Amino acid sequence: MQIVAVRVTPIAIKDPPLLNAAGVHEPFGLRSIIEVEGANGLVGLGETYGDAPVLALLQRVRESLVGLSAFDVNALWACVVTASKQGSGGHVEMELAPGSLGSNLLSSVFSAFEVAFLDLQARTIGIPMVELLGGAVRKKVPYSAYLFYKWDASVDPEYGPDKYGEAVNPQQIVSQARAFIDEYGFESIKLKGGVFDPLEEADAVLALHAAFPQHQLRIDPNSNWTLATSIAVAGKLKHCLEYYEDPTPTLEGMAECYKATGIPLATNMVVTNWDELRRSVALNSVQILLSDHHYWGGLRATQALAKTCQAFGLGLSMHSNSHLGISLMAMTHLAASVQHLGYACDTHYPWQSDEVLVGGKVPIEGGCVHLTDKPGLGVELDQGRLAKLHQDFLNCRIRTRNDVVQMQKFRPAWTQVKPRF
Ligand code: GKR
Ligand code: MG
Repeated sequence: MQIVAVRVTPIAIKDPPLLNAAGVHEPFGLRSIIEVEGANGLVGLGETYGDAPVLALLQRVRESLVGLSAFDVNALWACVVTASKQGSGGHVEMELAPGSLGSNLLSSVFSAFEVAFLDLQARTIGIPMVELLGGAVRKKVPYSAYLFYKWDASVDPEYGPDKYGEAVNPQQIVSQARAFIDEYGFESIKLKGGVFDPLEEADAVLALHAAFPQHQLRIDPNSNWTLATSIAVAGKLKHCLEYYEDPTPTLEGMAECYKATGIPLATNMVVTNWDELRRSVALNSVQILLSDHHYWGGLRATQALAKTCQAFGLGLSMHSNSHLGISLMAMTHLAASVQHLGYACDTHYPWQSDEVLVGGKVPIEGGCVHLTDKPGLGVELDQGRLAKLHQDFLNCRIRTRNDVVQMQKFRPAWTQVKPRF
């Protein structure tokens, strides 16, 4: 199936004032939407980061893909490598968005097109993506309620209104969890930490445990705690954590933390590529890997990663950055094809009010996204919505994510410190 056209469209999607270790989310997140059109008139879809360096390489690769077969992903890889040698658009060292890191740029750009190639393959054959990936080991994929400390949207008129309001203490975090669970039926809860005093954040997890005793709980301070702080918090939470995500920086620090606490550690920060995985296995730094096809090199590479984790006795879950429904469906088809996935996946999706899909947002019911028998990813692009969000991108001042600078709008003395507590 020959490719006749490839389109890469940057978009800006509304984002609330969510707090994290680096600072606060900007009022818009950036994404790139990929369309790969075959000679049969069918179009494969992909979605990835929209930061300037990623976008620059996506655009450069795009030009070289016309004329390739949609089944030739090796040729796609060669095009990505060639385009990357023609110059760099720089890189973003935003540790909280691993797909934007310079070290992961090639695999991130390859992944975005690989998903679209595979989607076009599956649509051409007339089968769901999960079948192309080897078949469904589950027909629905569980996701976790991804809670954030946050400000009320009124903090700055640039943020659009959101229905969740402020969450800066344990009671408000429990209310946020209740709203998520009532609306989506999640059975696991993750709290994004690294924002307030770590013992207060531990109190929020204890409050969640008291309010939702049957739910699996996780906390993720994005490496913002020293080893000593991580051990102290572990002492308070040991009995109620499903896993402990990136409490402290570095592979060595995580290995020490595991030795001291015995709580399974998960990461999307110290292991984001194959080299780090090798070193992590040698040090026993992490016990659960949070995979993410957006920067691990696509759907098939992530399947290989799952096998590798299985071989080394590591658990597997899934990481997320802010994203729309094309990414959600790629994550869902992938997760449905991977036997070894043992945990509810992360997703930021409920925080996003914008969408580019026909019919609007993908439903999450009973905490799960359900697969259908529709071909490919099973979703269609709404060109009107895409055009609107592209216009939002053109109107918006943001070109690379920077939660530190955004925080400085509110707290001028704020700096990036790691670990802060
Ligand atoms: O969006 O603030 C955020 C998150 O902290 C995100 O950047 C992280 O990559 O979700 C992520 C995580 O699990 O670390
Ligand atoms: Mg994380």
